[in-house]
Amino acid sequence: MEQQQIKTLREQVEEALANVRSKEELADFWQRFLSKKGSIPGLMKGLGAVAPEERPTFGKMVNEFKEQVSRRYEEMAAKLEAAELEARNRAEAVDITLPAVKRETGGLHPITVTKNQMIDVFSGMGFEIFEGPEIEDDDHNFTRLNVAKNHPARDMQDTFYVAEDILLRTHTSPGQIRVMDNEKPPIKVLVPGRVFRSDSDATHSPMFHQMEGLVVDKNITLCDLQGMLDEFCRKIFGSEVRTRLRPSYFPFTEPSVEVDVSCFECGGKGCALCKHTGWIEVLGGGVVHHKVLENCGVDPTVYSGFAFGIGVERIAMLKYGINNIGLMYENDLRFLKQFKD
Ligand code: 2U9
Repeated sequence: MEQQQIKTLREQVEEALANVRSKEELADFWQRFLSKKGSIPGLMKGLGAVAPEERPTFGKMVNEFKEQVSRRYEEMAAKLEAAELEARNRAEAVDITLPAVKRETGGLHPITVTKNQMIDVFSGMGFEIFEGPEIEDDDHNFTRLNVAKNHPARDMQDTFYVAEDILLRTHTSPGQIRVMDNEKPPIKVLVPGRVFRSDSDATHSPMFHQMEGLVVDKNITLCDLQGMLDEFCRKIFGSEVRTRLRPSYFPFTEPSVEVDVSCFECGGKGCALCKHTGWIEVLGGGVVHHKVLENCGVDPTVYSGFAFGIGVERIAMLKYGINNIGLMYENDLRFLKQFKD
């Protein structure tokens, strides 16, 4: 009778264990069979009904049975633990053969690349960099640069006025005026920055970037300008290019020159880029007008200087073969991605 009880319970244990799928279900199993109120310790409650001589045997059987079931419980707990660990490992596994996720990175704008290259060349020659304000007064932008009151450059069509006598600088030259106001010669300064002119077509934009240089010292001549710009052009366009100066006019320089570089595309034979002339105009310059030096408190009988101006967009367009200035301000990624190195 007692053995029958254990046998029935053993079958129940096996059936219940076979259905255990999780730790929660195993906890229920423990509760049902092994806890103080569970069925196996419960067998002992019937000890009173057992004949006294059979009690020790019965008690031993119950204890053995309990131990067996406890072992089965432990085995099942270990099995579930291992299964859980394996499932977690599988879920967290990293496939090292998968290709890495490609991160999109930005690149520098062609104007920035060109500007940096130009600054590198000039700083290598000993120029200091100075940046002036974009909003200027008529005095710094025009008057002290020898641009007369009735000069066409002051026309409302060319200049953006902010208020009377206050304007968006039309060139970075007022920056050089500020340098001369604050420093005594020798001066060797490069002024890069944005400038503004009421002008717009395929090669002109109302906002563009300039880089102007000014050197003031004793015995500075046009030859110094020529030698320095020749070196600049070879650094920017290639060591094989030559330069030539053509006479020009600017109110702030006398004599004034325009600088051409031999065509780096055809070597000077003539092609579409140089419009079959063999030469490409790249920048302007000249010997600083004595009136400009006087306007800045520099004695023109002791000192002389040269100055030059370069359009950054123009250099970028030539270097990269860009035919419309507007492309550089649209921020179209199809255009910009071509300059990523
Ligand atoms: C001072 C004295 C003289 C600056 C100069 C040029 C010639 C020139 C153009 C190049 C292309 C403007 O960006 S552009 O359209 N500039 O040709 N600039 S001489 O002369 C100065 C500047 C400051 C005190």
